[in-house]
Amino acid sequence: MTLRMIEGFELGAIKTELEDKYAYYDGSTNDAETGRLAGRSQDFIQLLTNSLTEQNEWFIGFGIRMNTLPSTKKYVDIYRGAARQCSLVFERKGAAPYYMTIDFYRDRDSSALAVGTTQLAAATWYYIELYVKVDPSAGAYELRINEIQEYQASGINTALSGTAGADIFHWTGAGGIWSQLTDDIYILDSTGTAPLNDFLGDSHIIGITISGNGNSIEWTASSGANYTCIDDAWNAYSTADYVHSNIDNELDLYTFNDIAAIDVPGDIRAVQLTAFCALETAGSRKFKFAHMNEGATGVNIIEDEKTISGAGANAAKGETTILEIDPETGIAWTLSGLNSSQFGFKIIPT
Ligand SMILES: [Ca+2]
Ligand SMILES: [Ca+2]
Ligand SMILES: [Ca+2]
Repeated sequence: MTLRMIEGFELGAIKTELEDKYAYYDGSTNDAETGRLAGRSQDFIQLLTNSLTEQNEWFIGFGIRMNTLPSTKKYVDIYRGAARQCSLVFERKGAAPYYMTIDFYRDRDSSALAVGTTQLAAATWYYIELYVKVDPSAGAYELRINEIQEYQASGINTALSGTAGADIFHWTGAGGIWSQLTDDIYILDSTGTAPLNDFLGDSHIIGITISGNGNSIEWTASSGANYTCIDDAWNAYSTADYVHSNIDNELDLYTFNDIAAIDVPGDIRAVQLTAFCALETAGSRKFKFAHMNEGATGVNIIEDEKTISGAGANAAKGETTILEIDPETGIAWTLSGLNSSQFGFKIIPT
């Protein structure tokens, strides 16, 4: 495990769906704003991740564009379970015209461990990256803004609770959240191999939509073609049409629209699959995501088993898996490998 979460607000990007993906989500209710580089971003976000499994060292990156510079603070809080460990704090400074700095705190109700010097302006996108080692004596942090180091320190206490480790991240604010667009979030633990164990640098998340039925269609559509039931637009999540199966090993694969080379100027670090799932009646069912390259014959089953236990559309949960390598080649994704990929899901016997 290295890359633990990505969110670009490109698909499944309305409040209802984001609530199904995260421990807590709030934000601009049914809308998404223009994205940082293209596509969409989200305004007014409050996003509490699920537990990403406790580790001491983390890298997080995200784009932010503050529409206004209010006196209330914005936080990115880092938790070990329910215990807050340390925080990035966006704080208004100066006199009109104001600016913001990004400061690092162990206890954001006390004094800062590091105060930023870069003056962040309103209505401007910045790409923020934080490395943090959460430890009561061997802790460390480094903040980068647009890939430039803002500050760093090591051999310090970054664990407010007194115990090392963190697993939960919370974008939030004091005194009510204020208008700021957020986009292109990544969260990376430090357990993997290069390049996925270090700052990724300015990163962009692209949404890829389903274009048709793939090489295997075994699940049952609620109506029409399978793919038309689950190719919901970013803002048109519909539980009225869906695909369903209660038969072990049934596999659906779907084709996806290609990405143009001009939209991928850098390396593809990972592909995240997302499926919104629920049971039609109470019980429990398991599935795994699946992959197939159109030039190959075999189906690659992703060993990240998912268990669905909530019944009814209201219990839908956004399940994700992150593929850092192309399951067909066993090496980093290429654009042609991605464009010729089909993805889907398979029922796993319980
Ligand atoms: Ca985006
Ligand atoms: Ca649907
Ligand atoms: Ca394709």
